[in-house]
Amino acid sequence: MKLNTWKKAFLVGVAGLLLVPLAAACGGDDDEGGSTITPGATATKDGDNGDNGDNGGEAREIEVVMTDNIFTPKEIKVPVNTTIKFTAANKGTAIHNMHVLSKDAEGKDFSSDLIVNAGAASTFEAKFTKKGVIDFQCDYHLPEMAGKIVVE
Ligand SMILES: [Cu+2]
Repeated sequence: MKLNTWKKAFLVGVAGLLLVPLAAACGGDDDEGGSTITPGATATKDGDNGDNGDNGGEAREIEVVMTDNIFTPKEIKVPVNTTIKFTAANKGTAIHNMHVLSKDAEGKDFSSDLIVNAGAASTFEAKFTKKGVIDFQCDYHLPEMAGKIVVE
């Protein structure tokens, strides 16, 4: 009887060892598959909102004031691979915009609304993946209304 009990325990143990990894492998795959997608989607959303960088870079908020006809500041330093949330605030009397001559991953320029009316502001996000100097401009008041973004 005693031996039999040990044998049983051993067999249950072996069966358990075999079954647990199997169960873990099957169930685990399904669970991980499901749970990876959900937090992943959430993390991406957070990154887009600029709360926390999904690539390790922090988000920064920078306000650029547009008056007639100058940007303040005219030179902006930003860290590479960081999501920058620009607010282009029109404190002048004419219409302006802030058009950054750099391409995003889809090949589009970063830009505020095409027209930012006097007293209004437009917010947009940009992320620069290469160090260097990038021009930005107001499309309505070239060449005087322009500035530079230094990505470092
Ligand atoms: Cu302008």
